[in-house]
Amino acid sequence: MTKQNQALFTKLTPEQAAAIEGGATLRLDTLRLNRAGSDDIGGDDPIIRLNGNTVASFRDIIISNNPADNIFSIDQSFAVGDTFDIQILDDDDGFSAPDPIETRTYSGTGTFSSIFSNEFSSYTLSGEILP
Ligand SMILES: [Ca+2]
Ligand SMILES: [Ca+2]
Repeated sequence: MTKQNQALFTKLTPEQAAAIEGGATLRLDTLRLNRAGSDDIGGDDPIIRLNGNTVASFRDIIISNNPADNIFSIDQSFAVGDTFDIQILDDDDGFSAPDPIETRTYSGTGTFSSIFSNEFSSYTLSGEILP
């Protein structure tokens, strides 16, 4: 990772991020588990990557009958460019490379609630892009 990239991915408060000229602030609020099937044994281990850098991860999560238990808090803000990619993968503890679930490209501003899914797992990522 270059020094420039490290600077881009430093965690910021929303106020700090808003003070940076150009680009935008990405706030990631929650990850909702809709379907967990990426592993034969145990729950999913989702990783969220922002432009290739891991920004959040969860271990061994399984679907619950209580809808509230399927929503996981992220609650972090990041400085981003005008366009950026978010990818969700399932981590496999180093036994094999993480399994990609889906990648989405974002631009513009506003709230979003995006489904990331493949044939095994499905997630809804919610947040906001602030100018
Ligand atoms: Ca897996
Ligand atoms: Ca896994």
